[in-house]
Amino acid sequence: MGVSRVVPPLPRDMRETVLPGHAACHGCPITMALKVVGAALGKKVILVVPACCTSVVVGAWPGSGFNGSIIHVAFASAAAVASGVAEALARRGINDVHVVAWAGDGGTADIGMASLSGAAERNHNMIYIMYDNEAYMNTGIQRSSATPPGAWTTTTPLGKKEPKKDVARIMIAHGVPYVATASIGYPHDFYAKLKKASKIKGFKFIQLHAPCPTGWRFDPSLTVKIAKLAVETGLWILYEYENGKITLSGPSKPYIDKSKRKPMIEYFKLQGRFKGITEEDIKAIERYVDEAWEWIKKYM
Ligand SMILES: Cc1ncc(C[n+]2csc(CCOP(=O)(O)OP(=O)(O)O)c2C)c(N)n1
Ligand code: SF4
Repeated sequence: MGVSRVVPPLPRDMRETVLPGHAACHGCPITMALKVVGAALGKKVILVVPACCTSVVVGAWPGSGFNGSIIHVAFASAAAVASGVAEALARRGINDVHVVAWAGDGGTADIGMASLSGAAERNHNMIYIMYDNEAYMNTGIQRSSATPPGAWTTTTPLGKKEPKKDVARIMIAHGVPYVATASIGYPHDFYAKLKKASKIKGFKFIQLHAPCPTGWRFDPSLTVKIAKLAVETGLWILYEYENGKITLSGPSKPYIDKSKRKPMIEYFKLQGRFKGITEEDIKAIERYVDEAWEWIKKYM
């Protein structure tokens, strides 16, 4: 009989962060993730959100599906606005409010990259969370630079050809105090990383893998299963970067050994977006994954 690992429950109050009646699709990873953010950081949070599904999920003033302070901003400017808020709080001597920039992969890897890079270089005191659903979902599933090769989107009807942009690695190159990857399939791991980030001063970046049933074409009941499969196949690697070193996170530890990883096809076959994936695409993804693991091993 195998040894079962006991995982403590997440705090009860996480359910209070996202209110009933929000406008997300069934199985949406955003609402799951925001509950973990609320549980980890408490009520003293200012969320800076650019145009994305989250703006729709939380709704328009005076109604809101999110129980907390939100500033909605123009698509490219989340990190710039969060910088201003963080500086204003610091000038007033307010040290107990967390400033969180919260944006999709389009708002981060593409159009928000310049303001993100600037805020990171200036080391403003904020947590930047990129929820990575690997496309522009809010405007109808267009490719982003974080879309993986082989994936169908409305602008890559034959499958994307270019590799996925590695934003976490780009942020590490900025020399910020803390960078982590996380997954909606592992909320305890995400919770622990948020807790750690909240205690570090300066710029913190977390890239959260967030499977989207609508855009990835899978049944809404499978969000967590698919998120876990991304980790179990070695495609999505959970780690933390601090002080020049990478630490592999618990859920990813077994998969440093390639023979322990599940076959990638297990992950692809559950998603309609990979219906047309070719052998060539799979080889390109395998090369990308091998290279990512080699890079991580170098900094461990
Ligand atoms: C300057 C600008 N260009 C385009 C848009 C239209 N727009 C709104 S949301 C969005 C897609 C957002 O994608 P992403 O950041 O990945 O978040 P998701 O929708 O997946 O949650 C786009 C293109 C805009 N609001 N502003
Ligand atoms: S399209 Fe995807 S990310 Fe957007 S609300 Fe629906 S499930 Fe959530």
